[in-house]
Amino acid sequence: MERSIIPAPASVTATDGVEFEVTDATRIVAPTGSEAARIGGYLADLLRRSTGFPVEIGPTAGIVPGDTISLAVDADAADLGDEGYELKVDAEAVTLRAHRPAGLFHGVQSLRQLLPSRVESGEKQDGPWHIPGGTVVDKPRFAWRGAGLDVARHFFTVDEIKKYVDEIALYKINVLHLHLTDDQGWRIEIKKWPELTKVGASTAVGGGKGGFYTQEQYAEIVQYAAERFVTIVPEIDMPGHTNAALASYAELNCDGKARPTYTGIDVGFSALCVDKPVTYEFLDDVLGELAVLTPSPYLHIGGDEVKTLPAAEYATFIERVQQIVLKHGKQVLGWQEIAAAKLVPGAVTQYWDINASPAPVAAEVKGGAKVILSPASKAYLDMKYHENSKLGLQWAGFVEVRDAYDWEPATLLDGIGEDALLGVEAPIWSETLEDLDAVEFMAFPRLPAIAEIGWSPVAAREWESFGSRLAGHGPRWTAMGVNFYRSEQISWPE
Ligand code: NGO
Repeated sequence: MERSIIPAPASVTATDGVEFEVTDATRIVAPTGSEAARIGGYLADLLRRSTGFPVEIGPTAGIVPGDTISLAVDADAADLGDEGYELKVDAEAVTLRAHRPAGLFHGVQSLRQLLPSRVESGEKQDGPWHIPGGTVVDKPRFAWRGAGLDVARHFFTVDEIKKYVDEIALYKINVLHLHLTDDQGWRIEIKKWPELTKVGASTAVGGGKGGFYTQEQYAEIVQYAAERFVTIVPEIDMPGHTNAALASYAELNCDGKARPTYTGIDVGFSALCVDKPVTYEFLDDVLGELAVLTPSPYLHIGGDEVKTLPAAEYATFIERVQQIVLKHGKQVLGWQEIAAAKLVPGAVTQYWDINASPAPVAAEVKGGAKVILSPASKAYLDMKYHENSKLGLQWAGFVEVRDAYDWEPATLLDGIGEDALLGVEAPIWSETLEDLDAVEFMAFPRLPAIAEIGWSPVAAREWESFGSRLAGHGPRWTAMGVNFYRSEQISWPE
């Protein structure tokens, strides 16, 4: 059992010689109309596609022993927490129990990974369909296990985002942070500022055609992700990384002149005019419209790499914007640079820049602030794997699978220990990535490494074990149609 699941579960007890077989009589049992039944439906869809079996769902077990996969939310299972689950597999039945629906969903991901990899195929495959016997009791180490995607440098379609949500959910990732705006593109419709999507959305790195999500499409992404227990966290980067906005509206510039659109990959040259009242009216409208579309408690305000503003002006700007975020009922999240400002209670910083001192973030931690770790030399999935990688950047060095896996969040930075950590996140910046195929190549196999760091207890984490489990996921990705990098560090099956 323990030989296949990523992230490694907190506890696995295998029952040797026992297995459950999914057959044409297998039924999924869950109370009618419940969340458990909806999640059972998700499992049934997966099983039907590849097994070709009918896989009915109903409130009661079938009559043949050995034909039942049951899912239930159990009010007494509080020890499993919000996301944990217990999965029991014997010859007669598969029983999945959780305190909350999210736990059932995560348990289904483990169950998927216990089935042969051909279960991931979109077409009918030959059986048999065995699940090894035993018990998994599992819950996450960190509440925030994120993936980040930059849809600003290159645009990704709604369908591409949905496919990525499906892929990250398989690894119990529960946040997708969308970097919606940058110098090269503005990707979200803001009804009060329509030029943003007329002008700002029309470009992309390298001169491609750009694109944006209407608010309806964005809501569809949020909903699709929520059904998979993934929360969309939107980022509007500011005051820097704003050329697309500055090109769309002349009045946002201090000199009142619209900037030309930009399709290069330099950073740090743009900034909103922090002295003008219209800047804050603009941000109030943008964050206000976004807050309504956002079930997540957080709005990400970026705040990174502003090279054209004096430190005091930067800090004043961040302090003002925090109040706008609070006014719209959300909490503040920003890149580590915002720690230079006085942060409001509840604000979270996201560490990324390995070349900058973490001391300002550690100082905020002393005051009780929480941190998300995305150290670029380990968690940035847009870094090249090695010097001959065609895709990716290399400012933080090369990041092979083992580099992404072999680090420990609680001891990475002085003054930022376990208690300060909300979790980890693996961003993908898209300067060199034009479509989902390229994103997948960068994410797999490194995303599962970060997912394991975020979910598994330290005691369950070990490189040799991870490497051998990861090898078994190669055929799974092939069956799913997921592009991946065949790292030489892993002994992939032929
Ligand atoms: C930096 C920068 C991004 C780049 C990325 C490339 C942050 C937070 N700001 O990360 O604009 O796209 O590196 O790796």
